[in-house]
Amino acid sequence: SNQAIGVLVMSYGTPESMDGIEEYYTHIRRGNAPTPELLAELSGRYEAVVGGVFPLRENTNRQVAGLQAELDRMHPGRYVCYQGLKHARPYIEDGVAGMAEDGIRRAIGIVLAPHYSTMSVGSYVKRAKERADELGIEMTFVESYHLHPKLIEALVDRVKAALEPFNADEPVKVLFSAHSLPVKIREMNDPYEQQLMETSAAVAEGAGVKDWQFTWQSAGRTREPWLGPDILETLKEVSSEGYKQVLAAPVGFVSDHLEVLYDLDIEAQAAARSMDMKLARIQMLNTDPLYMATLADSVLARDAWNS
Ligand code: FEC
Repeated sequence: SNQAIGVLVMSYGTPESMDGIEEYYTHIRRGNAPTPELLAELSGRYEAVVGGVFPLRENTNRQVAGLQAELDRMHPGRYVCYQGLKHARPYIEDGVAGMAEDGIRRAIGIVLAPHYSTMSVGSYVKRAKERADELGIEMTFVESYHLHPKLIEALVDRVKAALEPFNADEPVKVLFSAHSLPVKIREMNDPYEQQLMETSAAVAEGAGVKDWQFTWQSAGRTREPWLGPDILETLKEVSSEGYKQVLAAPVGFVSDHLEVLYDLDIEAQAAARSMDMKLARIQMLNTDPLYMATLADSVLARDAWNS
């Protein structure tokens, strides 16, 4: 058998092309195909951003390669990374099967999302663990890394850089944001909200930002209630308070993808413009060396077989 430790790097996933949007959306909706209206609406969002290119795929590939390089630097030969996506190929189960085919017997899973929720990271972990159990792979997981000092440092750097172009004589409201989830997570004692508040407070402190608040974004199109307020509402509120300058800091995400490039850069941007506010956004982490080091450190800390 293979003595190396497998590292299953899990990410949300994105279609491979415009033709793949329906299959992807059906997977997100747990097997229920979207109506033609919903499908057209989602396709329209992808077209508005990428015109046929899906940046999340390339970014995830680069992040997996970046983590492999960092692990090789720290422990040559010990770790082999595999990719597993939540809603697209290669699926999480495909990644685990790939490890089994290579004879891997022990593995660590990590998600390219810093905050734990039963509905986000928890569901990635459940699927990976089920397949690993079936295939006889012993597996442990990194559950969150939302206060890792290198993650905070990377985000602080980005907030500082994005604040520079603003008019220093006028106030700037910093809005930290993350993907909304159904309100029912509160009944499950879910750590998601608290972890997001902790990341936001740590980044604000590191960047010397006093005027900030947390807001949600990208709530799903379902009938159940989602956590709010949404960033579109928050922008209105901030405008009514007289702010003319806003910085969006989507700390719940680590990559350029639809929820940032459409929901913030197109939708929220248009809303801000209509209220005569200047809205800027921090750069996403993508393969920032500090983020790659955060992931590598977190993997090493979960390596129970490292004596
Ligand atoms: O760029 C891309 O192609 C993918 C962008 C993308 C990311 C992302 C991250 C998260 N989601 C989370 C939760 C939910 C829940 C639902 C849901 C629905 C969608 C839909 C699209 C979509 N999500 Fe997503 N999400 C991305 C894209 N997401 C498209 C379907 C259309 C829509 O509602 O807008 C509701 C599904 C349900 O009914 O259960 C819940 C969470 C994250 C951040 C953590 C992570 O990355 O896992 C949480 C990126």
